[in-house]
Amino acid sequence: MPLTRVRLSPGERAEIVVAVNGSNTLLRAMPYEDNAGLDRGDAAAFGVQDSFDILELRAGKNPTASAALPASLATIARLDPAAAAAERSFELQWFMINGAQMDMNRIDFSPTVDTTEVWTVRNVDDWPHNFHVHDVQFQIIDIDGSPPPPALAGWKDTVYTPPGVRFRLALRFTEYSDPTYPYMYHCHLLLHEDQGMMGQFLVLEPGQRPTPMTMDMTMTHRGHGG
Ligand SMILES: [Cu+2]
Repeated sequence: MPLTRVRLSPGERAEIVVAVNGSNTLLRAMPYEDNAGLDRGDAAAFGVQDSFDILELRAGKNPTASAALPASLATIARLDPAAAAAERSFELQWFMINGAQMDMNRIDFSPTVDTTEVWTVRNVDDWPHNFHVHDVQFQIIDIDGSPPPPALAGWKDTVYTPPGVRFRLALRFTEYSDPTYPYMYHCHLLLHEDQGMMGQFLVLEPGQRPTPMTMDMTMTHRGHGG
């Protein structure tokens, strides 16, 4: 479905195909039409009203139009939520996920490699968040029970989660298992992740025992008299 705008939250990516027709084409950051649910003052302070040019494609001499956009860009095999080996829930609120802040010495869960999982992510705040997962990309199964729009139906690693909306994601862990070094999942709004809105998981081989790394969290205080 052709679009002239796609909504991206911090860290979120989109692949786009542009047909050029001999004139210049401008890629421009636009304000969030709904101020991302913030009041006007907060929206301005947090940049969601910003508008600026990012990239201009300039037509050369004797330009020729590119081919028309193909009707279908890619075929994506859908992960099967019914085959999920585990289902997990994530509530986003107050710089926390499921009521916990980042702790480098805590592993929240451990998927098994070569399995599919279904994660339900819900922003229960009155403030925008998003959700980013390391190691794998995911597919959005539904948004408040409805199928995702075409622009959100492909592989993603970050999804914008407006207040009160529930997303169900399908993820398949296919490689890079490691009983020691975890992957992270977090809100990708810089202020929020810096405040600890993040957790960790290990991807294990079937039957593998976790041996997570430990971090000495007192280290930075040594040599300062306590
Ligand atoms: Cu956030």
